Amino acid sequence: MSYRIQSVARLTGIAAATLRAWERRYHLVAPGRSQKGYRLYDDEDVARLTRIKAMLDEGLRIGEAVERVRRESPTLLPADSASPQEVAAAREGLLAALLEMDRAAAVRAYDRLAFVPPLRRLDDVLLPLLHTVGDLWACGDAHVAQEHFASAFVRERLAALMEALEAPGAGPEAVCAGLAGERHEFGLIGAALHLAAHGFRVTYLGPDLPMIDLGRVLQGRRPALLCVSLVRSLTPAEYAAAAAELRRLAPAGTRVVLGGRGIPGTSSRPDVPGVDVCDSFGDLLDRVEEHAAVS
Ligand code: B12
Repeated sequence: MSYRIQSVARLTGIAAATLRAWERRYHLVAPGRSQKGYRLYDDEDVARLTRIKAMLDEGLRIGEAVERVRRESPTLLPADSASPQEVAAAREGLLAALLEMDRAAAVRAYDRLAFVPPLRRLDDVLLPLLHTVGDLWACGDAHVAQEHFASAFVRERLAALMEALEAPGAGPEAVCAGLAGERHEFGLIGAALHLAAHGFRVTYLGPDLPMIDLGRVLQGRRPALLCVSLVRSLTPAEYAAAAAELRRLAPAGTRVVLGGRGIPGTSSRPDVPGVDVCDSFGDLLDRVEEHAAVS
């Protein structure tokens, strides 16, 4: 059975705001989402939260109670000590469930990762899984419905991660977008999640955005950062034109960073002044860190 947050608050005696804060801080439960985006808790989540509340009422501190519940739930992977092999095994379990199009099994497999930190779930589970499903689909070993089912499941989890990672305060703004004609969206979401986790206030505009509309947003909001994902291959000339146009549209104080496998390699890529190309999310964070710290 699934429950909305107000029902869980009533059932457990824990205020809804506290439930949201604990989810962000301790990753104790990872509720799914309804179509309208509401959190949906299952019976196991409610049981785990009820147990925590009982321990708090007995006088335990929240950190102690969380640790104790983790010890009592051996099927859940521990937060920081999960080995690469354990995470890979959980990912394989999730992949198998998704290819079977078995939602309940996929939810169970993903829940095993509830204590693994969100960015690790993103980089070591969800995005590699999309690559694998994509490769299977491309070579005919998975059909379109399986690929769509897996992508939809991952999209739901990424939306939940975005909420968990969103910077609550007033960090510098990052506008994230894909250009007109670009339909690949998951790399962009990955970049947005990394930026959110590192203190940026992300304005996520999604893929396939006409330049003129992006220009309006940039002039109106004057963000600290414009982050664009280019996955569909561009020729060096197409790349140079797009990068120069982005630089022209962005206000002088807006840093422009691009990433994605559609960008030509360094040997053929024209240098566009005022535009940084990042090879990976790690590279993106290295480049913007200084900016985030001073803004
Ligand atoms: C699903 C998919 C689609 C879906 C996209 C759905 C969606 N909502 O996203 C649809 C069906 C729309 C599609 C269409 C096309 N696709 Co397609 N697609 C894929 C597939 C199978 C998976 C893409 C994916 O989500 N991967 C997972 C994500 C996380 O990987 P990613 O997007 O590459 O992002 C990574 C990096 O590029 C980088 N990154 C991305 N953005 C950014 C941004 C920053 C700032 C940074 C730092 C890093 C970064 O980090 C990410 C993590 O590693 C891949 C093959 C694959 N196995 O990946 C092909 C693939 C991306 N598609 C490809 C192609 C050619 C196309 C089409 C042109 C034609 C076609 N063959 O169907 C059209 C073009 C559509 C368009 N106009 O954009 C090629 C791209 C080739 C290239 N760039 O050299 C690929 C690689 C398939 C292939 N092997 O040929 N596609």
